[in-house]
Amino acid sequence: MKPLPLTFAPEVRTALDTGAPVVALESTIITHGMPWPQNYETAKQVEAEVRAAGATPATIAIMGGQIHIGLTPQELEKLAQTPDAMKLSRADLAFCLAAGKTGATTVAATMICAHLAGIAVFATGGIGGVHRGAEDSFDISADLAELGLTSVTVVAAGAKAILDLPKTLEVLETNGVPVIAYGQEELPAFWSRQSGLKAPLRADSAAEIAAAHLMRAKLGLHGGQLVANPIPTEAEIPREEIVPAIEAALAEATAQGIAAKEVTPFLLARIYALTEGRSLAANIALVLNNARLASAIAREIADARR
Ligand code: PSU
Repeated sequence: MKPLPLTFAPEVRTALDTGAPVVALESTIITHGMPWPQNYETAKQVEAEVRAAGATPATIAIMGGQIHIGLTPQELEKLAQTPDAMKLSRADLAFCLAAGKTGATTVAATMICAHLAGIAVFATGGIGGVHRGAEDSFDISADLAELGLTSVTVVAAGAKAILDLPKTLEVLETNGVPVIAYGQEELPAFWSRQSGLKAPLRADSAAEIAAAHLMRAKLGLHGGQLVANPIPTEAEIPREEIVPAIEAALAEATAQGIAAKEVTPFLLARIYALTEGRSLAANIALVLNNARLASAIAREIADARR
């Protein structure tokens, strides 16, 4: 067997070899989720936040036929200026690697790569889910199936509010994914703390989430946990403000026939314009908040394994 096409940043290799906490970070949020230069600034800030919280960041992307587990500042900057990088999920990860193309990893692909690298915890903004109108379009993000398959704990601010959240919860339940709201009963809805839906599970500490992660491994249960961490109060956009922007963006997407992989980036960009940049400020705040919680969970898991 040839070795896996994994290239580790030196600090990530050292952390993994010594059992120190590592947090995986995705790259689609950089190439397709935010505009330049905020995407690059945010990616650097998220890494700094993980370091400040006592863990090592590992931003994951595909370049030159290798899965990069941790990027140099130069690689990160280059990727942030490659908006036409492939947006990779389980379906196209191997194709991109084999072809030597540049690819950004979604939640699904980042989970696969993190697991191959031996990283247990991953922080992102919001996972993909069941799109509105999925009963006709069948548009359901591969993130949901991946959460049912790959044993990584994913910290997100819930699923993006552009989605059909009740159906997203149903599919997660079908796939056996624990959905754990952090510090509240309600499922958070990305830009807002409230969704009007009760989350299936609740945890009030990183230690509880780490213990559940380790218990799943003990039981031999494959698949991840979804931690739904509400956006900080001072950064949230209340539902009555964000909902009209979401509705308008969805109507434009339908009118323009936007489909498949283009839907999420299109909606995020339109909501950014419609909220005059407030949605991006909220998105940045929630990713940083998720990086902090993910680092605390990674530290608890590392301590328990020592
Ligand atoms: N979180 C963000 N912004 C993003 C994403 C997450 O704050 O753009 C990305 C993730 O990579 C996620 C993807 O996997 O959006 C969902 O895309 P889709 O709906 O096409 O599956």
